[in-house]
Amino acid sequence: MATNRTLTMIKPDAYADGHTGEILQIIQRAGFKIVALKLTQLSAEKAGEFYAVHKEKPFYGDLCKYMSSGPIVAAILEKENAVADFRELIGATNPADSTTGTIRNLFAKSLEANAVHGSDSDENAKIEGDFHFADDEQF
Ligand code: 3AN
Repeated sequence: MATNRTLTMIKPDAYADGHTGEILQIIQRAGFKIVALKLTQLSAEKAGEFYAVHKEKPFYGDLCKYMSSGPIVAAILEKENAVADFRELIGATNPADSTTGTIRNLFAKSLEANAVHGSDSDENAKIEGDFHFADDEQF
């Protein structure tokens, strides 16, 4: 069932470089409502859990190290067709392939440090939203 929600993370580099405010502004101007928001930091173990789907990939170890290297901002976003529309707003995984004006095109440093995460399905949006916010009763 479509929930009209997606989960984003502003990744360590983008947060450390001070892009959080601008990224959230782009997200809100695109019509997404922020329904949950927090500054947090993943342990390497929790990052591994979040990206478990990539466990067999050669970049998994580096990805977990990178995603636990500093604070991130996690948010649940709400909008009709949230998952697909947000993927469009952030642009391609590899910033070299991303459309001009997308968040990754504006802020990503590399394929790994690509500024933001966006859920890839309604099912994963729910799983990832719970991953970050299940302890917060209202969500
Ligand atoms: P997306 O974040 O666009 O859904 P995924 O799920 O394929 O992309 O990859 C998850 C994360 O893993 C990416 N955001 C990126 O940081 C990293 N990643 C993906 N592919 C590679 C790769 N070939 N080399 C290094 N890091 C990668």
